[in-house]
Amino acid sequence: DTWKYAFEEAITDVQGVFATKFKEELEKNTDHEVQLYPYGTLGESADIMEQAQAGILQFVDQSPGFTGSLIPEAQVFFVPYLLPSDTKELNSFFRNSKAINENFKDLYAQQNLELLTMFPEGEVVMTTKEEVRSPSDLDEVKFRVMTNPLLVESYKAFGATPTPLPWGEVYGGLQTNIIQGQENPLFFVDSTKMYEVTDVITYAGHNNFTTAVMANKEFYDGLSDEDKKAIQAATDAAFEYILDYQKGLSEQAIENIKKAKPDMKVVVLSEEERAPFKAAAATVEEKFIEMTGDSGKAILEQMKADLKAAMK
Ligand code: 6CS
Repeated sequence: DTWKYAFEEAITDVQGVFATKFKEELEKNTDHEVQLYPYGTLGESADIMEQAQAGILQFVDQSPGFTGSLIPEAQVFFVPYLLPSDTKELNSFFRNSKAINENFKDLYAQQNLELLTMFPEGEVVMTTKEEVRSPSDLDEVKFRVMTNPLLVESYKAFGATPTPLPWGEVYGGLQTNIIQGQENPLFFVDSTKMYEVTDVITYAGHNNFTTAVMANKEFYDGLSDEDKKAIQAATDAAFEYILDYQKGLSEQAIENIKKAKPDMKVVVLSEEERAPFKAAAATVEEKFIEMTGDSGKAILEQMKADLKAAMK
């Protein structure tokens, strides 16, 4: 039989490379076939999630940036400066996190989804039309964010006018000046040519892009133990593969961008310049607790404990 797996990026992007490895592993070890559906083949992120919940798709990769309305707690990944910028610590967090492997597993299960894994996709940078050195530079800037209420709060706290949009509207929105900024990891800024429609890249160090891979839960629960084990093994193999694959990826992407557009301005904010953005994080954390109550509080605490353990 054939299992369908949809994701939010092109086949050569990080989610696509993960999915390709998952498919290879699963097909090597079982009789099942996996058919991959990159971004654009079945609709936007919200569409593929609906299809996965309905069982039309067996697997889906949806980033927490789009899961906020379904699972409000998933917005925790948008508390700025929560995740470490050190790759080793970051990877260790994703590898061992109880918040992910226990708390989030339960929350996704309540939505008929078997959470298989979460993994990072790289440091997020802002791309804008004008230079951003401080929150006041974001005043009046319509800044596109994924459709996630906490990300909206985050960019409000950063001084911008947040504009939640599905991915498909971002390039055109920047081109026609309906929006003047967006954030994404560098590989994606490169592969989707965001640099063509913005002029400045700003490293504020405020986040790393997190994504999540899941299976339809009824489908998963109905599988033999052997198949479940094969899926877990393929997930683990793809997880380690994608962490390794990303070594040097952001550096390569920025080189590609500079080559494609030599006058692209690249600004790395100093510690001093980051301070007001970091100060905004406390407000965003409060908003997160307001939005999610005890359940969110528990997740945040577990995440902080996991992060502490990962930094040892
Ligand atoms: O910004 C977005 O909407 C997209 N960014 C990434 C890195 N992956 C998928 C997502 O749709």
